[in-house]
Amino acid sequence: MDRQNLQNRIGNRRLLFLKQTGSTNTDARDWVQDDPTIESGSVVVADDQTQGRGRFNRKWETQPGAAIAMSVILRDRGDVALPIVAGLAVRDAVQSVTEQMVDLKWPNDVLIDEKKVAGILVEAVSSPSGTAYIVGIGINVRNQFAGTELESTATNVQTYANSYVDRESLIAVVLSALDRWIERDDVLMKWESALVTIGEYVTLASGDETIEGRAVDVDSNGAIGIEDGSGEVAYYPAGDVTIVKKQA
Ligand code: BT5
Repeated sequence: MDRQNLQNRIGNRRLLFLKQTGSTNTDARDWVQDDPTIESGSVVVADDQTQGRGRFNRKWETQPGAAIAMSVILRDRGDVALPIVAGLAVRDAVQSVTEQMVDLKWPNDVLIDEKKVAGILVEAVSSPSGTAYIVGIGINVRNQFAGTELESTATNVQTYANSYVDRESLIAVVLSALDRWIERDDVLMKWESALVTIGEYVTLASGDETIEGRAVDVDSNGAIGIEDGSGEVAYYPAGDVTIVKKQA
């Protein structure tokens, strides 16, 4: 990836471009703490990320030159849930390069053909100028998973694209999709209807608990509502959902 080419694509937005780094979310956090005046929308991009982080301290795997690892610094608007905005924006951006349906699985896994192509990790950072949010986005562009433990659950965008997926262009599309979604006031409704999870029988692993039931809706904070057969719906703010395949 070329820094100047990327800068040209994303206009005059502030960019911290790194050939190689541990985690762009960590770099973005350090950037905010070192320079509290940093504008909302500034972005860290790495050509190679070696210590990518997922939710709950899990690892996010990337291969040099094959993936997008980016972290966008956003100031809170108070009324929009950034993980929700980010999910919709990344879904739209990936959809722009493929005719294959791109899905969102609660909370914000981006899937093609039931396999994960992108993941999102939003973290809050307090700085002297108020709370900033780091929206970390990892997209598998040409990563190969054959022979790895992710083989059956992960895929890449290039496999489903009609033409060569240029990482710099896709980053620019993600950024403009984020700008667009953050201005909208119907994100919760759009997100709920985009989630393939709703209406399905699921198991939810949340902390030490495993809950089984039908995912019925999300509440205004994005927590998932699961009806476990008793008629009661309980809401869970975080966890991992697996859709249970119904027997034919
Ligand atoms: C996520 O976590 O999906 C959030 C991933 C966020 C990564 C970005 S890259 C830029 C920024 N800098 C960072 O350090 N992080 C962000 P989670 O839902 O917890 O999913 C993690 C799980 O997905 C792992 O435990 C693996 O099972 C699986 N996984 C790891 N790497 C993957 C990949 N490249 N593609 C698909 N699945 C993967």
